[in-house]
Amino acid sequence: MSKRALITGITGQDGAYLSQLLLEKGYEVHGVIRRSSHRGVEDHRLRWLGVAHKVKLHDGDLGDLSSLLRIVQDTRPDEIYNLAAQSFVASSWRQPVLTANITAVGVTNMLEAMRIEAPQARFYQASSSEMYGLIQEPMQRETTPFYPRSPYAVAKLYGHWITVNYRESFGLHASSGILFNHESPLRGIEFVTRKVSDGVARIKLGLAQELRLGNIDAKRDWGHARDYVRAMWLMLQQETPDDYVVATGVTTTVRDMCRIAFDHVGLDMDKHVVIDPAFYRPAEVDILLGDSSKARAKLGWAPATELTALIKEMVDADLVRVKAENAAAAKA
Ligand code: NDP
Ligand code: GDR
Repeated sequence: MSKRALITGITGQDGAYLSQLLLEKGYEVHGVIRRSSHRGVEDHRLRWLGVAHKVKLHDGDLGDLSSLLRIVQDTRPDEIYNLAAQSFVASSWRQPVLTANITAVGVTNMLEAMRIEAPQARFYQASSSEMYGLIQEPMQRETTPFYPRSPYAVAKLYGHWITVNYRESFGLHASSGILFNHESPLRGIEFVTRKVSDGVARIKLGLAQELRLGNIDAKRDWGHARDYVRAMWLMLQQETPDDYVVATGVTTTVRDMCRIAFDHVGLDMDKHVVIDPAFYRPAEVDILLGDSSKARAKLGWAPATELTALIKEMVDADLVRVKAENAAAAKA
């Protein structure tokens, strides 16, 4: 019999790639989808990967325990991947209470639904390198102290520890992946890599002149989402639940990432990038650099895509998309 997986955040970047991976492995894939005034467009990522018709979607919300209890009861999952969150760091200062309710307390809702309805299932929590914040060690690993720097990171830290606590209190098979930034053509447009790939495509096609960015001296350890969802799955295949850092071990400034994108289409970044303080954050995470030795040794995981290939893939995908959208708009 095929295994059943339940994914919260299935309409997000990671939810789409994880669905694709699990379907390839023969899983029956269920996802939680929240009601939205844009019904019908939320699953565009699932459609882009050609998997929308293969997953089963259930109405629910991470803030609503009763909906999660019902969905777990109906789907009886073997594995639960909790990817749903208010995931944009910059928004977390503007919506701190919502961020706490969903990104923090929402994790308890999902854990409670599992504890009550499917205690034998395995649980994955989407923890984040943002929890390291003001960094305490040059390379961050599972034992590095946390120092969150945004309402988002504080909420993720709660989600991380409540997952550890449910593992220790109730013996649940609950693991956390402390994932460093991972991107793809399906990345939300508000995140910096995708903002850059979209902006470069528009400038290349003559539809824009400038790209406005904030702190381009920030450094991130960027990988490909396709590689990172494989690590999530591997964690739940282990006999013992545990926490793992997932990262490439290479850090790059936003400036250099941006240059890769402009160079790829033969444009000079310095002629187009405008620094706009509106995109500065009240508190910044200056640098992240992950040490994923534990995941590499215990899970046999390694990233397959390096940054230049990732950024080129994103720019190429945005060139195709922007061109098509522009042609459609011209016809209308
Ligand atoms: P996205 O922002 O692309 O996706 C977030 C998902 O959460 C969407 O499906 C969204 O649904 C859903 N969601 C938001 N609020 C609720 C709610 N109240 N109830 C149910 N669903 C909700 O994130 P990613 O795919 O990039 O990331 C997946 C997870 O991993 C997130 O928890 C993120 O914080 C975490 N993470 C991500 C990293 C990265 O670099 N990508 C690194 C480390 C951690 P909708 O489509 O309706 O908006
Ligand atoms: P991050 O990703 O905050 O690391 O969180 P984001 O791409 O938003 O920012 C990365 C860095 O780029 C700087 N930056 C800008 N960022 C955005 N979004 N827009 C800009 O114009 C801009 N200019 C400079 C930021 O200041 C920052 O330093 C992501 C999310 O996916 C989280 O959910 C996840 O937990 C972490 O990665 C790991």
